[in-house]
Amino acid sequence: MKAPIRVAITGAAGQLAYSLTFRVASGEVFGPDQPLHLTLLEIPPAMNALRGVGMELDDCAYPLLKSVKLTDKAAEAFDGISWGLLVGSKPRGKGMERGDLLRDNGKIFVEQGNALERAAKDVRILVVGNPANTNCLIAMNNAKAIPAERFAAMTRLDHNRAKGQLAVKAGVEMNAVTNVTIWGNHSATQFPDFLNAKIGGKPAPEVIRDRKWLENEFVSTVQKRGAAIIEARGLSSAASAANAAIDHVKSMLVATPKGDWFSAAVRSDGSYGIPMGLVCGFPVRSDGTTWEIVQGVAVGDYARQKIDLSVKELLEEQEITKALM
Ligand code: NAX
Repeated sequence: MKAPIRVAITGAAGQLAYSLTFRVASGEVFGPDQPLHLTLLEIPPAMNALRGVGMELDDCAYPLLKSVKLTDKAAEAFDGISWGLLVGSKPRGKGMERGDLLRDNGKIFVEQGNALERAAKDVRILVVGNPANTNCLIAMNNAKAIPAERFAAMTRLDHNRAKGQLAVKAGVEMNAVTNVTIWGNHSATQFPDFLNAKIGGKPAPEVIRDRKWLENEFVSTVQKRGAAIIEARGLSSAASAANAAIDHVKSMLVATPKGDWFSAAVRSDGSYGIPMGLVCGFPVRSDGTTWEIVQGVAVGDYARQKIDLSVKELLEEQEITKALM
């Protein structure tokens, strides 16, 4: 057995965490030989609901789960953690402007960035709570003592959605689809890149010879999948989002298969002409410890236009929240 690690999940009384927390506690994410201490962060009005989650965790009798701490204080939640899964955020209220949503959530991530910087040096962060890219940017800029490469925002759900759509259309197994990238923002402006995706090792457009479907239906289905699920279920896509968060962590912790990559929103180093410092969706590879943005992925005029549109939105979000960084 390894020494226990500490993992924090925020928004822990929410829907997404209701799926994520139990899978993390079971050992599915960090491995069957990795004990863990779990800290669950919520806001005061949700602490009672969080106590219910705590009771259910006890009732699972997970052998790897050494302790569970429930708290409404970020500094306590992040004390000595190796991983922070930042799921909690404020949803868009009725009639709320996008700018207000960005600023209100931004304040949460200023506080959490500061708390992370004080409480946890050797930490890796995944921001899931929306607007995820900009929340991540704000947390990162308020935790300068933590290397920026320790932060990422989640585009993995979009990645998995794109993979699923391509596999179903081509009539192949999920694993036959590789090299999917979600460029840009985790929003309806994202570009799910079908041009560089491969199906059975061949470029996706050579297997799915319906360019109209790829450019229109595929792109828009992936971009608007979250809304379609809310429309159908009356609730957001919590289970698949939790699953994607788990995929993200696992992909960061193991070496990426040769020739493939995965999608994550990470700090731009200027690659592909994306302004330095923005948290943007890129193709990423991991060696199990560190990650890199995959270089040399073809970006033609069509993709460029789509990526630029999403980057423009990210720059607008950065501008709206610049007082918080
Ligand atoms: P819920 O509204 O069910 O849960 C959010 C929880 O966060 C609530 O319990 C709330 O009390 C808590 N919270 C709010 N402020 C907090 C703070 N300062 N500290 C700690 N907790 C706080 O939403 P849920 O369906 O669980 O979704 C969680 C977040 O994930 C949302 O922002 C949602 O938009 C986002 N998503 C992001 C996805 C991605 O791919 N990046 C996909 C799925 C998901 O929609």
